[in-house]
Amino acid sequence: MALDAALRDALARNEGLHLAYQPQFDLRTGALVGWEALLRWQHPTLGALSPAEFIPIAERSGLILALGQWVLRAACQQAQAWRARGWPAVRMSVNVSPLQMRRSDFLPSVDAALAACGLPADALELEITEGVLMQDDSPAAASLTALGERGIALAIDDFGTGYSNLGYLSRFQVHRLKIDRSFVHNLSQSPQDLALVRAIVHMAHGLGLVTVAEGVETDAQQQQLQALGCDHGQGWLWHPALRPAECEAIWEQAQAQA
Ligand code: G
Ligand code: G
Ligand code: MN
Ligand code: NA
Repeated sequence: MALDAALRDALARNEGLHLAYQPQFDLRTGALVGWEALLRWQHPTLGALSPAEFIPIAERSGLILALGQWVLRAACQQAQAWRARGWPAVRMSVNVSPLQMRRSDFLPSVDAALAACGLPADALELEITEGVLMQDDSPAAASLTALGERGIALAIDDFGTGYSNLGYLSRFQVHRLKIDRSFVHNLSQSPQDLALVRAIVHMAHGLGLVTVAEGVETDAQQQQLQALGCDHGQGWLWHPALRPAECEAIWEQAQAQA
């Protein structure tokens, strides 16, 4: 079976798809500040496939709309389940494809996902890439404004790898910039990357935005990011994306330390 047919089948049967969650931490205090939901697909014969392989296929076939809705609902449901247990009310971040954002029914679908499980709007963050923010008059722009009004946070994913027109940062209500892991990777060897991260953090703070460093793998990177004033970190230094049961162990640990 072709990959897109297999994916369609997985979605229809609700088999082989699940979300993993990667925790994010405050670089100064070490507190848990949020989770990024990351889609996983266990193909019946090929085994675990990376979203980097199958998301583009889902985007080409249009399946990304149903898949994205599945992700949104599952992530909201998990966030609400954790809140119901009394765990700290941190945000759940969900990746959204530009194709989802451009649909006029995107906003109602987000509202429906929140309503289905009773999750408050301010518990959700949507991660979008810079390209979505380039056109003022697209349906995406209208949705972005309405999302902000509801208290849903917006994060710019892979920041620094897309466009250089940054006007959208003041036009839309963006909350966090996620500094792409390509900049984080060489922080200690590359004065250029260090200068870029410093500039991004400085600009973000000037605009009242929070910065998240992605792909933090070493103590040295963590210390440099902290020295540069970067707010949050996410990466293998702490944890990879985890199954819910593993996340729950992290919650317990955070509680014990609090
Ligand atoms: O999970 P991993 O770290 O391998 O993710 C690879 C890529 O797939 C990342 O760019 C990530 O943003 C994207 N991705 C993961 N989950 C989702 C999802 O639910 N929706 C969309 N649109 N992209 C996702
Ligand atoms: O593009 P986006 O940031 O949504 O994708 C997150 C991707 O980064 C996922 O594929 C995830 O597995 C990966 N990732 C998470 N932490 C690390 C890390 O510390 N190092 C590297 N190289 N990749 C990471
Ligand atoms: Mn992301
Ligand atoms: Na990213």
